[in-house]
Parts: sequence; C-alpha cells; structure tokens
Amino acid sequence: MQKLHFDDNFLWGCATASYQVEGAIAEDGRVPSIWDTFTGRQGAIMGGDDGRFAADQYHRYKEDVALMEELGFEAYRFSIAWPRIIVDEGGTVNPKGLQYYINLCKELHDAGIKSVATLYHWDLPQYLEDAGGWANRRTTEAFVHYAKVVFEHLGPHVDMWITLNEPWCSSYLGYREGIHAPGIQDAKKAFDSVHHLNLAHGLAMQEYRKTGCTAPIGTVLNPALPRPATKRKEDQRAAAIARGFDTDIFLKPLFGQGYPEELLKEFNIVLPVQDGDMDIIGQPLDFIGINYYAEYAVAYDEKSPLHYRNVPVWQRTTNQGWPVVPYGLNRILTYFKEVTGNIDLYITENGCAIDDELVDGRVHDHFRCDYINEHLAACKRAIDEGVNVKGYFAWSLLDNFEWSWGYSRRFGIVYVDYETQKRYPKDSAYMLRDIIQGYCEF
Ligand code: GCO
Repeated sequence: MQKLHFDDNFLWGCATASYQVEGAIAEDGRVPSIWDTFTGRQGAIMGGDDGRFAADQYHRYKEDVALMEELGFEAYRFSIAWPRIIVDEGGTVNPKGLQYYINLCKELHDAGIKSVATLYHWDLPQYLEDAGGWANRRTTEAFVHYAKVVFEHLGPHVDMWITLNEPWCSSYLGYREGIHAPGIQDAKKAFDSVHHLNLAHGLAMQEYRKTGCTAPIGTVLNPALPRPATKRKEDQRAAAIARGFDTDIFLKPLFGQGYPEELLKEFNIVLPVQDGDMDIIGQPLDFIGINYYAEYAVAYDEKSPLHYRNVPVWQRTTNQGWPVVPYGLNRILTYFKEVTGNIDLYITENGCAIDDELVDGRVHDHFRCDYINEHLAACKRAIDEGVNVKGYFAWSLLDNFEWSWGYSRRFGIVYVDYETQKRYPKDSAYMLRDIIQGYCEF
C-alpha cells in the first residue's frame, strides 16, 4: 500500500464552530448573539433554519470526542462562544460558560486529542452589536476583556489558540453584503470593521503574550487569490484588486507591511487607523491558519463596485456551486510563504458540501473523498516546494448549521440525522482514519 509521506508530527484534525454545532442557545447563562437575531429575520436563512439545536454538541461533546478518538484525530478545532462567557456590557463573566469549555478540553485531553480553540467564529454578543458591533472601535476593547478572561481560565487546557476566524466574512458578509449576521449593507461600516477586527486580533495577541502561556497562537484567514480570466492587462488588474481586498488587507498588516494603500485611495476608502494601531496589528504570530474551499477566475468589470467579477467556472462543483480547484490551495500556500517569510501554516478548514445520502447507516461520499485527497496532494506538493505546512483540519467533523444555507448543506465527514441527533461516519471519515495512519488508497 502506498503511504502518503507527511511528516510524523504533521497535525491531523477536524474543525467545527460554536454556533454551527452547539445548540443550547439559552442554557447555562448564554446570552443572545447576532446569529440568534439574524436567523430570526424573515428570509435571511434558507428554510428559516437557526442554531437552536444544531448538532447538539453542547450535550453530546463526550460522544463526539469518543468519535474523534475512534477516527484517529490528533486535534479538534472548536470555537468558544463569546456570549456564553461575557454576558453583558459591563463585562460580567459567566463561570458556567467557561466550565463547558474546560470540560470539553479535559475530555479531549483524556482522549489524547489536542484542543485548538478559536476565540471568535462570528457569534458576537447581541449587546455589542446594539452598540455598533465591529464598526465601533469599542468592540475591540470588549474583545480584549473577553480574550483575557478566556486565556486566564482556559490557558492551562488549550494547546493552540486562534484569535479570529475569517475576518473577511465578519466584515464583508456581515456589514457590506448583509448575507451574514448582523445583516447590514453599508460599505463604510464594512471597511471600518476590517480595521477593527485586525486591531482586535493584535490587541488580543498583546494580551496573550502577557499571560506567560506558551501554547502557539495565530489567526485564521480565508485568503483568495483569483486567477485573471485572460492575459489582458485589465484582467490582470482585476485579479490584483481582488487579491488586495480579499487577502492583502488582512494578511499584510500582520507582517508590518501595511494596508494596500494605492487600492484604498483608488476606491476612496479610508480606514479608521489611529496612531500606533499598525504596530499593534503586527504582533509576531506563531502560525497562520488558512481556510480554503475554492478559487475563481476574475475579469475586469467597471460596473461592479470594486471593478472585478467572477467568470463562469468549468470545474466540477460542490452542491453550493463552488468549483473544485486543488491547485488554488497550492498557489495560496506559495503566496503565504513569500509574504510571511515562511511562517508555520495550518490548513484550518477544507472540505465540501455535497448531496449525501444515508443508506443503511452508510454514506458513500466519494466526491468528498476525492476532494480531500486532491487538496492533501496540493499540501504535499507545497511542502515539497519548501512551504511550512504543519497540519490539516477537515471541515467539518459534523454536518452542521451552514450559516445562510441553514441545514441544507452538509459539510460533515460524519452525517448527522437531525431528527435523532445520531452520528454516522461517512466514507470520508474512514478514509481520513487511514490517511492519518499513513495509508491512502487513492
Ligand atoms: C468558514 C467557516 C465555516 C463554514 C465553512 C463552509 O470559516 O467559512 O469557518 O464556518 O461552515 O467555511 O462554508
């Protein structure tokens, strides 16, 4: 049998996020988040779905940890729900919320699985949104208070820390497109949020370094480096604009390389930067996490707000219409190596939604198996080319609440029957078990 030659200490994990899997939204003192509010808005979510029950992990975490152990995972990336921890504007701490995550980490530890905790995977407490959300600079202070509390109580239990998950989504989808919570369509607020999220990250990093904790800490981006549709100059320009707004505006300040000023000027965007902010954002990181799903090609289009648009795709697509482009991951890894001076990288999410069918307790999701394999091959190629890729996390352990798509899209390597909450590992889960041990059939 052919072995995939990933290093012995390459870290194999799977990922979820609090609002997508936990349920229990009103238990043990949790207060509402922007997603509780947004899911209540008519027409916001497919099927009118919400996160009230999700995959019920809040009550089933022991079962889920046992499942991960059975599948051979070495790390679990989960997120901490801010509205479980800090329950009002005054910063009141909820010990029961902290206890849930301490219990989860202990369970993982006993199973020999590393805890990889994300501080912010989009569930902003509603009371902060009522005060302006990420468009308000004061939210960064609230984030630091929250982070400090979490570091203090969970510090001894967490093996790797992530400050933010995909600030691109929080700012652009939440405040410009309005298709994610809080559902606002206001370009100025969106760009103010970009800077405030970057700043919140930097402030939390500073706070963490004061704690004396030694677990590595980083952040997670969902970079996009669209290909130009043709070699025409305008299309090359379109790709550069897209890269600037999708990737560089988040990545480069982390490495002291500033914002893409020319682009900002060209589109009359002024970020609310104050003296000293850029130094805070540029705190040294231990690693970067990359979430990767697809890559697009773009053409110049003067009529669209940022002068580019995606062109039709030719590849196989997932059931969200996302094209499967494994080599795009390779391009991103190479770009990150160049910009960051070859910092450690983790693939913190990768996976796909397809029309899974549960038949006699089994799901033969071979499209997903191929998808994962092809992306692992891209990682391997990047490693061979000298990029420091240190681990891979499948998105997701479980089928779950896929944001504006509700439960209509299944990303799990484990199928969830939402009626009974019973879990059924799909073929891709068994494939990963083999791969983690060093074997692969493909
Ligand atoms: C993401 C999100 C996940 C999504 C996944 C699939 O970080 O984009 O972390 O929550 O479910 O990306 O769309």
